Amino acid sequence: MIALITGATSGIGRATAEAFADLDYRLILCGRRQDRLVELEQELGAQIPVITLNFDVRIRDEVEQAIDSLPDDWKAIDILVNNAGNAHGLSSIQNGDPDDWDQMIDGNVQGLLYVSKAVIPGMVARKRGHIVNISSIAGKETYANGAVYCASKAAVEALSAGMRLDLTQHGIKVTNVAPGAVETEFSAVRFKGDTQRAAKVYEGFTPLQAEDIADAIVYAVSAPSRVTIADITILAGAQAAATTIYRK
Ligand code: NDP
Ligand code: 8X3
Repeated sequence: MIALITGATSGIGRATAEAFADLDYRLILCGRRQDRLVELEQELGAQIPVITLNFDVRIRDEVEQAIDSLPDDWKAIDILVNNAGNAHGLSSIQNGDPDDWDQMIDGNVQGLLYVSKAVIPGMVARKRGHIVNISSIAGKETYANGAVYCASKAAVEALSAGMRLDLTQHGIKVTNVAPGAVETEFSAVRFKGDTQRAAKVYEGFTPLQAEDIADAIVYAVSAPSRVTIADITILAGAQAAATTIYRK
């Protein structure tokens, strides 16, 4: 099996790469931080064949060129994990920064589309494939100060459903994964490097770990061919809804 994971340099994407390596998948690992890609290639490359691709999912030409550059024996991608994405800022709509909005809409929505567009035609031709889109509980519920991030993830929910409608007839499965609060670099990115503020997000309860989401992805992609895992929502043990978290 060949799997391509976007956002493999950190958090959920990295944990998924490690879990897939344990399944002996060949891995195409993507991200922008070259030092992390090199590290991944060294670590996981000792276990399974790894290729890394450095591109920004928001830039269509970069996406197309990177995926086009794959050697022929790596082009038959079986699994695409559309994971790259982030929140930028936590602001009311009236105080929101349009640069943050651009990053979220371009990264979480356009980026997912560009990567999918580069991979899906091959899957259709081969009549097989599995696409895993990483959405969020924020795609199912909108919370105050999160309108644009929530909208970007609501778009992922719609794209997962739409892709499944269009692609099932071509032998391609689509799984939507909607995590709750996962302790990764997510909040540090959202708060622009303010790690103290980021740490507060996970105070007083035990948040999900990236490995928990990777486990669910492995479950979805390992299911027998007669089974499509369409949608998985995973909340932290102390979490009842996006912003309802019981803290000690
Ligand atoms: P991290 O910040 O740890 O990881 C984000 C990853 O996305 C990094 O590998 C980053 O790589 C990559 N990325 C971000 N923007 C771009 C871009 N423009 N081009 C290419 N790669 C990009 O966060 P998580 O692991 O938590 O996030 C992964 C996904 O999970 C995201 O889609 C997020 O929205 C979603 N999610 C996270 C939750 C959480 O609580 N943590 C909950 C629900 C969903 P690099 O910087 O090297 O490019
Ligand atoms: C990340 C989870 O609740 O911070 O998607 O939006 S949340």
